[in-house]
Amino acid sequence: EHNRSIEKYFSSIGENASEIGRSKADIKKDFLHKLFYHLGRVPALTTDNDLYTALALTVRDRALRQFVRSTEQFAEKDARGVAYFSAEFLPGPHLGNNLLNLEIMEETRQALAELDLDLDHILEQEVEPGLGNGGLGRLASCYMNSMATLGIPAIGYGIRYEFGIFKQEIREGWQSEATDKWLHYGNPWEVMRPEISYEVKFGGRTEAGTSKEGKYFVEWHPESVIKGTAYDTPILGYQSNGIIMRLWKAEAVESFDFSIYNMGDYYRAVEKKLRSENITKVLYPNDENLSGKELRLKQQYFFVSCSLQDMIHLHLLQGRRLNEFHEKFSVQLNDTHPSIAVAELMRLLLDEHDMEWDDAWHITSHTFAYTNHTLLPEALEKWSISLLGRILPRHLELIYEINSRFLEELREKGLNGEQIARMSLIDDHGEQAVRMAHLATVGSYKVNGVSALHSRLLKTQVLNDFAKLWPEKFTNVTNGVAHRRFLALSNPRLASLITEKIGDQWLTDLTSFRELEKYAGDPAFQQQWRKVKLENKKELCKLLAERAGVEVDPAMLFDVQVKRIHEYKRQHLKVLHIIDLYLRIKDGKGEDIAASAFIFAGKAAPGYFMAKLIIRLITAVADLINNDEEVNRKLKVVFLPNFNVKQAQRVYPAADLSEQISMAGKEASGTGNMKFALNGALTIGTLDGANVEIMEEVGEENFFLFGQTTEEVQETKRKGYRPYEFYEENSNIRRVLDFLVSGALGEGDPELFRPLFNNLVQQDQYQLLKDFRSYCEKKEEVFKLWANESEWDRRSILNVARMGKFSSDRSIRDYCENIWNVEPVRLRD
Ligand code: CRA
Repeated sequence: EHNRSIEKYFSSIGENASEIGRSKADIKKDFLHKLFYHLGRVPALTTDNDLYTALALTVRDRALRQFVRSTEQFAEKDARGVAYFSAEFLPGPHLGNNLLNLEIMEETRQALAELDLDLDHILEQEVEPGLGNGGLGRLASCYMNSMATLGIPAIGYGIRYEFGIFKQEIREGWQSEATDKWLHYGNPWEVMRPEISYEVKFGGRTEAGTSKEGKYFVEWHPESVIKGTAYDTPILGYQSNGIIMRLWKAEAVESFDFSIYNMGDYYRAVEKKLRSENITKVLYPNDENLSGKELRLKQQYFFVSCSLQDMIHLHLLQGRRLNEFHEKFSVQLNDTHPSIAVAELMRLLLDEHDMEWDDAWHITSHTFAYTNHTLLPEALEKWSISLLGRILPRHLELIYEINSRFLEELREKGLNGEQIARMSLIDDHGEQAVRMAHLATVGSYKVNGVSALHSRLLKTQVLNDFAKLWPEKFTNVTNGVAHRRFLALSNPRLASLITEKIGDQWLTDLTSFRELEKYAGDPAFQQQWRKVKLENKKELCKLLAERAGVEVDPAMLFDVQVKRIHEYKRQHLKVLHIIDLYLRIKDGKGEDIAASAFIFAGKAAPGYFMAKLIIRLITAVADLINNDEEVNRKLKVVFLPNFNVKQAQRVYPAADLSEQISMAGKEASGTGNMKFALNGALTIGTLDGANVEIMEEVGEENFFLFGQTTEEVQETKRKGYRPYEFYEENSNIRRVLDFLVSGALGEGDPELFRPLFNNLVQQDQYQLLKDFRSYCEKKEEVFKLWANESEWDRRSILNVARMGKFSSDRSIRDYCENIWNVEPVRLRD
């Protein structure tokens, strides 16, 4: 039932610009309105957080307007929609990005200035939602911005963690973790939807039966039921469109737990309520390592079930039949974290909507598409049969059934027992477990990797059997980044320099950066370019002094590695090189070394000992070098604590050199590599992940390539890699490694870094020692080039000019064409 008057008003939003204006005067009026009537503040008691909240609410109104307008137009067009299922989103601060996308940054700045307020100071107040670990979550958020910009009818589904990724502090050189209370001061961006909620069942048992009509059915008698409630956050595209990120929060189902009225049970019920809410309490802080924890499985199932129920509800509400569900929706699975969705959609169709198996399977296997983000064995999710059977008994039955039909198909195709065992959804080695990547692959119509190299390795190694069976199922979509956030917003100096030269069409078409190429050799332009970088570096210096207590000279070469700390990413390779330089300077042989600031940032998973020890090593080397008068004019080392999106936005614009030095074959794509190059840093890197494509685009001559290729890495391993030989035969390596255990670092305890030393000389799984010489040689080249300012700048300009491919707009177009079969909707404003 429609309320005609409301409808009329609705369609006037937009036509009638005065409803929600963009002028300085409108923004000022609305801001004051929010401050006084929404927050109830008298001027004398207004805090910074009040100012931030009032401005956020002012902007949210405008964002919601865009969302409402877009939704109406999507509905008119009856377009196929995309649901992006992701256990993680890392949106970063919303306020600045929304001002940029609404194109009201300047108006807002002036409106506030008239009130003697400073926009930058207010922007600083925002606490970002850290609902992700790193690359994967940030990628999901870049894609949200691009989907909105391109007019894709899309929704992002995820989890509203009460505590996001932990806050990293450095205490006595070690990482320590504090809880992230991002909701502490409220969250002005979200809209709670108490009426959009679904029940999710857990545990218990199933019971099969036959209906009066003779139909076989299964009933699930759960042990507990939990309610999921939707919280919507508008995500804007550039210049008008809005989509939402719908995050689910877990709550108790009152009717279920509170039906018993006697006292004892009342308290039991309260306890149950608390337990229910636990599901969305906290994000698991593991990047590429599975925790195997029961609560994690519950989180995954919880958000997937709410999301699918929501989609079915919307679908039916629009008067459509379930048979055409897959024609109206494509669901992208962001890694295997949401892959239980395959079994859940089957369950909903079979058990709740009375569908037959073949129809249900047809719909399911034409709805999902799966993106794999890692080849690391320790990150490939598996759930033990006993855990899965206990938490999701019905799903385990369905997985068995899917598997038995799938294996039967393989037998009919003539595959042998060994092949069949390898492809089975069930892993029989040791404790029986479900291989979630196999479930996702079998249950999806497309599977993709995230860079050309990664997709190739996926097809030839990890999912080789599947790729041979269904070659047309496999495809690649190289990752991309939201260049509006990571350039236009975070590097305004460079953005306006570029716009002055080539106009601003790059905001919606990054390939137009090509036009910069012709200025690469222009000395005047180079000088402006250099000046921008220097100003950005000065700003970063302030942050480094404030947060890390280290004074850095902005004229130094800023050599930066920021990303999660992981052995495969080889932050310690960079550290070994720094120690080598230090020792050379101590020997009086450092003339050729460029004055460099080595900057690191990144979190280590709290249970990952080696990663934490690497942080300790960085802080120990920093202490040694920064306090040594003989070296500290030449070298500085900084560990910037608590790397997050907000910090990232200040780091990329100030980098001269980007370190992308993972062992080849291990980094699926990387996205930091793109953000650095987009901001004019040159890259030193291996042929890994998207580095390969970056080098292809910018030209080999503008990229510092080193190290073994994936094939060489595998060959080294096959031949029996003995890192000890490098230690014995290469005196440089020996000197550096011995230094680790000499007592010169840390609190003078030679044993502190023994585990790292032992690991490197005994196993060295990531072949640091093998690549060390090649890395050092490349660094010599870096230093040489640094001395030639104009040549450095020329290459920096060329790097930026050739980054067009790496906008997430391009990635989303690829998804639309190769996977979703979705047409962008041209939206009117
Ligand atoms: N850790 C990969 O390692 C990749 C991102 C996004 C990762 C990165 O190389 O850029 O995904 N993998 O595709 C991952 O999370 C579960 O696997 C990452 O962020």
